[in-house]
Order: sequence, then structure tokens, then C-alpha cells
Amino acid sequence: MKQDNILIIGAGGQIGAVLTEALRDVYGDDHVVASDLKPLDNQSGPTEVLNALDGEALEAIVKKWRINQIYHLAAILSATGEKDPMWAWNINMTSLFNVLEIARQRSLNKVYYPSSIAVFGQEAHHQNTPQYEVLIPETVYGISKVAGENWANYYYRRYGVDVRSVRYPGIIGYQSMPGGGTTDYAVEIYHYAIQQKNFECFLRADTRLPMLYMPDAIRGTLELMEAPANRLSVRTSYNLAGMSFTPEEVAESIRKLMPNFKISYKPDFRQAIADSWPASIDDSAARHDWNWRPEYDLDAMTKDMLHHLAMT
Ligand code: AKB
Repeated sequence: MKQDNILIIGAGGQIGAVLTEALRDVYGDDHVVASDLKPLDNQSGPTEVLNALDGEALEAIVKKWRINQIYHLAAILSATGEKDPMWAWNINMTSLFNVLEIARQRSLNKVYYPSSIAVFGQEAHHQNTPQYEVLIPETVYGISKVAGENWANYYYRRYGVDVRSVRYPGIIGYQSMPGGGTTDYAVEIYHYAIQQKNFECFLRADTRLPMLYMPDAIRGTLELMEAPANRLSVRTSYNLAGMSFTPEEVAESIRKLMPNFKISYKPDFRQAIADSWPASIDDSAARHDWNWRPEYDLDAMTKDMLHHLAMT
């Protein structure tokens, strides 16, 4: 077991919940402190209630547990952020500054800060969007991630803080539910299918978006964090790709196993957000620098999702 002490901020969230368990497998239960705004249940290791807007509370936890790595996963996502842009901006940026500052002041070993495909807007190439592309996002979430990526890069260059980041596409997993994102339909659809309910999708049938299955997302995150620092050429955030599909294609994939599954479409405000995002992503920098390779395609993911959801 490795002996670093890790703090996860947002450990109750969609990715945080799964990443906490994965990190505990690597570092040991007692070395991974799971924190969130609300008390966390069913944990095999230490927990804290933390509002990441409170820099003093963050510092106290870092001191108490002798933390030397932080995974900062708490954020307001694309759809929720549009309902109150200034609130979303404040949460996303203030919490990041608190993390970067504590990392600088206490010389932490590493910080993980996820970015998103939301950094891209309509001006970006829609297909196979390159690593270095014009970034004119159309959501406050995307704007905060572009700013966050640049601050991560600044803290790395100016202060030597080892901040690492990937631009997650939509993440799909059976263990946890997403909240407030534009790609959330791709998780919800499997829950409807397993309950034999018709699914009404809030995006158009032909809306193609980049997606990634949770096991690939977690493995990729850990691989990036383990990679030798001198291999990393990108200090803003790495493009990361798994698969790309439309709602109709995922419905078709479900129908291969559940032929009676039905989907209908009622696009809402999230359609415009999805339309501004890439359809597919070029992740060759991640492949080159730290050997990133996704394992799951759509049908393999569907089989695994339905298998696990059927057991819960
Ligand atoms: C969202 O839809 O907002 C997130 C994301 C792609 O970052 N899942």
C-alpha cells in the first residue's frame, strides 16, 4: 500500500463515490478521507463534512489527516449552473482557489482537478476535437472549467504545484447517479430500461456526444495521477475519449438485450448545451503521454450496466 494521505472533495458525487473506493483499494482505507457537504454513509474509511468554500475548514482537515494529495471533484455541472450562473461560478472557482492555495502553502504532492468537454463551444471543431482548440464555452460551467484549467496550469508553472486534469466526457456508471449535467440521460436511460419503463429523453435522437464508462474513467484518472510528472506535456487538462453515441444508438444497444425497451424524445434547454459540445474527441495527447486506452465500447458498456443494475 502507498502511504500518501488523500482527501477527496465531493466524495458523495457520481465520480467521487466510485473514485473513493478505487483509491482506498490502492492507498488503504485509513489513508483516504472522503468529504462532502453532507455526512457520507457506508464508508470503509474516514469521512469529513466539508464545504469547500470554507478555506479554513479545508486547511483544518488537511492538517488533521496530514493530507498530501487532494482530489477536488465538487462542482456545479452544466445544466444546474445555467439556472444560477453567478452562484455556480462562485462555487466552482472559490472551491478551486481554496484547494490550489492550500496545495501551494503546504507543498502538497499532487492535486487532481477534473475539467470537461464543456470547455468547448460552437467555434471548436465538432468532430475529433483537438487537444489545443479554441475554447469559447457557452455555459457558466464551461467557463469555470476553462478558467480552472488555466489556473491549474498557472499554479504548476508559477509555484510548481503538481495539478493534473482530464476533460471528462459524459460519465456512465451503475454505482451512482449524476446530478445536473447534460449527459445525465445516458445513465438514467439504463435505470428506466431495467425497471421496464419507457424513457423520455431530454435530448434529440441524433445528438452525438462523447461518453466514457465509469471503470475506464476511474482507471484513466488513476493512471494519470500515477504517471511520471516528466511525461506530462499538458498542464491545463487532457482530452479523454471513450466512445461517442446518440440517444437513439444507446436505445438500440439496450434493445439488443431488452427488445421491448421504448424511448421518446422531448428536448429541453439542455439540447442547446449539447449542440455546442463536440461529437467526438481527439485524445491522442493522453494516449501518447500516459498511454491512455479506453476498454469499453457502447455494447460492452450496455451489457455491463444492465447486468449490474439487474442485481441491485
Ligand atoms: C455535464 O453534462 O455537465 C457533465 C460534463 C460533460 O462535464 N457530465
